Amino acid sequence: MTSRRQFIKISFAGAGTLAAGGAAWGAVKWISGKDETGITEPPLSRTPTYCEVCFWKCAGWIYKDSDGQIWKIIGNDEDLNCNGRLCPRGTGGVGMYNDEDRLKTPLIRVEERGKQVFREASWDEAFTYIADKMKAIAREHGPECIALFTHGSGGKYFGDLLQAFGSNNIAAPSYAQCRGPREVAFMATFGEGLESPEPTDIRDTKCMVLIGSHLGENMHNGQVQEMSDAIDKGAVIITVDPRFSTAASKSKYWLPIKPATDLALLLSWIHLIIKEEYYDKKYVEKYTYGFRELSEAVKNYTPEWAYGITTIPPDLIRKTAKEMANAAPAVIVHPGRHVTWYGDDTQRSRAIAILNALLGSWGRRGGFYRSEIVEIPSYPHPEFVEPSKTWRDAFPGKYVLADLALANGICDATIPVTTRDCSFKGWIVYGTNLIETLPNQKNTLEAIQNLDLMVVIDTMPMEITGWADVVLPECTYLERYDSIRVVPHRLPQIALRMPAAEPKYNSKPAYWMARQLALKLGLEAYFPFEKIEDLLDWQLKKIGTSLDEMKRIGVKTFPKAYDNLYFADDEEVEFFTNTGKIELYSTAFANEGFDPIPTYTAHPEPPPGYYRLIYGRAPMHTFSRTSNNPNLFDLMDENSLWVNPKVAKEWSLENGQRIYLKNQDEVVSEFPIKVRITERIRWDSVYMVHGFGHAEKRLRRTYGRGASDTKLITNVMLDPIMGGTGMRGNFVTFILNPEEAGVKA
Ligand SMILES: Nc1nc2c(c(=O)[nH]1)N[C@H]1C(S)=C(S)[C@@H](COP(=O)(O)OP(=O)(O)OC[C@H]3O[C@@H](n4cnc5c(=O)[nH]c(N)nc54)[C@H](O)[C@@H]3O)O[C@H]1N2
Ligand SMILES: Nc1nc2c(c(=O)[nH]1)N[C@H]1C(S)=C(S)[C@@H](COP(=O)(O)OP(=O)(O)OC[C@H]3O[C@@H](n4cnc5c(=O)[nH]c(N)nc54)[C@H](O)[C@@H]3O)O[C@H]1N2
Ligand code: SF4
Ligand SMILES: [Mo]
Repeated sequence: MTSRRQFIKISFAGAGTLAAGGAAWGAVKWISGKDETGITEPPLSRTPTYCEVCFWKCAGWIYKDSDGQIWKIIGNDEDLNCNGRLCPRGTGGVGMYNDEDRLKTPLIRVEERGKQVFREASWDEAFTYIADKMKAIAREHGPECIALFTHGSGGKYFGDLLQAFGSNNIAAPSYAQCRGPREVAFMATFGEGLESPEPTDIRDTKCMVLIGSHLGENMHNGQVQEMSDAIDKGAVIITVDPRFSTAASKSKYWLPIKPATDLALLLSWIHLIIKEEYYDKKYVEKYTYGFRELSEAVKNYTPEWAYGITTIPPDLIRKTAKEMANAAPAVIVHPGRHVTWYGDDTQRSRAIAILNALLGSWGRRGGFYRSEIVEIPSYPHPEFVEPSKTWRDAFPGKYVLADLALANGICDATIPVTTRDCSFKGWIVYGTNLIETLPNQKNTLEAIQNLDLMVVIDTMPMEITGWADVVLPECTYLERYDSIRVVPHRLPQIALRMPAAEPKYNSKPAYWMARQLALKLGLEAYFPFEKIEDLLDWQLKKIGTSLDEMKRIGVKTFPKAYDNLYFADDEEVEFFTNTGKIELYSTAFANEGFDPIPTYTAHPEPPPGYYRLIYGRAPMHTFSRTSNNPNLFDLMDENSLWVNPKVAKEWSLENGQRIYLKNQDEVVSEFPIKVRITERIRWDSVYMVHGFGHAEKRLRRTYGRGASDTKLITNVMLDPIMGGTGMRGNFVTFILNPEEAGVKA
């Protein structure tokens, strides 16, 4: 069975040489005010959308001329996520529509003269192929052996389809590869998770602590805007990061911590805040549980103890604790977002939650506000069948506190083992490039080899499509309707996405695909609306608006159900924890046999000659999805490796030199990466932006540019509490001579 599936490059008839972005690139230049050609603005019409370039989902307007040509995308002034301003990526979203490398038609893997190739197929053929395979898997193994991986708006409809089929194994990489640990930690502490956007009241904060959260490069739009306003109003920013990030450059304090030791710093701050009686006594007494146990547990975590571990001087730890106390309760110890670092991530996030609780910032102005969300009714359909098994059955007694499915868990449970009677046999992959997204590529590929069916729904010929049995080309977000955007915020709001243009080539939207597949599977009762417009109109009318109104306004704000963004003085608040209190001591963790109060354990350090590989975001790109986007490629066309001058000197590295990287498991980067020598990184670490180093040649612009961090992340530090994949326990060394790496130069 192994190596049954070969990676195939998707080829297109008539694919020419690399072309520039075309007319719309001119349009983007024009809107950024850089046009020198004297073009005057033609009469423009506009349609509403919300952005799909990242998951912040800013609402905007797409402007078109009378020929239907898209000219620009700008933010919707009413939208709380963006306040009328899109980030560079959102503005460049039109490049997704214009990218000539897009997937153009359905493809099916076939054997031809002993070689695997894709052949172009009609939509009907593709659906028949998928439906037959799904039915065969259901017959032989049960429908639960099919899983959906999804990261994107249209995935919702494939989720509905899968549940109608009898499986609820639906996983997103935004959980166990991203924010899962902090959700579990905040749930255990405050009885609720943080969701997206996080209810951080940044605009009114007096002090914000960023623990490796690099806002400014991490372009979570509204948060970045609020942070800049808060700084203007004099807020103190404390940034803890081994790298002098953009946020660090705006901070009063930069704490260049030794990577992997943040928990020691957090415990020391907790120690000081209790010892110096900086904590909010009234709040702690009224709302929290376990203060006595916490005080006892942290009594030895002095700044001097933390110094030895973190390399942060004790007086700086003291000063910053005092800053937080001075600002409290208008203080935010930011929970971060991508928090799957070292495997103890739920406990580190717990320490962050506890600090916020002691400072009384949860439910307080300048701390965390109480968000509200609009409930959109589900459309009428028969009840979903209750599946007889789920992904959890593959991990008996483990990850009980995980409230969503684990993408890595499903991947692992696809590789057969004798101790498990059934493994996953079918994957539907919507809008996630699992090859670059899940750590340990070897494991992902092994899982894929064991599948009977893999369907990939994507807009681009990304790495994952090369391993599919069937590839379904989705049209971009600019060419389709999608579900109504509902996100929690200070005010309850919804936003509409509608097509600004006809789908290019033979691409189609997710709703249509999911419904056509449902028809083939005899599940049409679950998709009663032939057209998504009718479904959306039905839902919108149930909440007092309509598709027509939303087409006009794009964003609608609803009245608040509660009057207060913050806890009123002496308000009785019930928290959804076991004790009904904010749990400084977690009874839920204790019940599952985990430390009810975080404790510090040391992590492995790089061996001599190796450096810790850390990674993050570039302001003009989103993961691996935008590197081929013609507009954004022009802004940044490869990543570089940040190296400290001391290290560069030892290795005689020069700025701009291209080197290969080798990790602790002898895995070598596929492509070389350009060295950037800078004091802005500690000597024990190197840094690169995630999302480059594409190995798929059909991504003609970005192929081979820069290095992939994922390729080098072979050591996964699993979080025992919720199964998250810690990805920063990998060490790399430099290979200056490509022949040494066994790489063809
Ligand atoms: N090594 C490493 N791994 C990581 C991270 C990291 O920093 N480094 N970050 C982690 C985090 S925080 C997250 S949230 C995840 C993100 O993981 P992913 O969401 O998987 O990230 P992308 O690589 O952008 O993959 C998105 C895929 O969706 C496709 N796509 C884009 N728009 C559409 C659309 O409209 N429809 C469809 N059907 N497809 C579309 C893109 O072409 C691409 O193939 O990755 C995690 N994994
Ligand atoms: N432009 C852009 N913005 C994005 C995204 C994108 O793709 N592009 N993706 C979005 C998504 S889904 C997510 S989850 C977020 C992720 O963004 P964040 O949650 O803000 O950050 P991370 O990616 O975890 O962290 C990157 C930072 O952590 C630092 N770091 C590395 N190791 C350590 C350590 O041991 N301790 C400390 N204290 N710091 C360390 C790195 O130097 C880097 O500055 O970004 C979001 N925003
Ligand atoms: S933050 Fe930028 S990329 Fe993300 S949704 Fe908003 S405009 Fe789009
Ligand atoms: Mo994420």
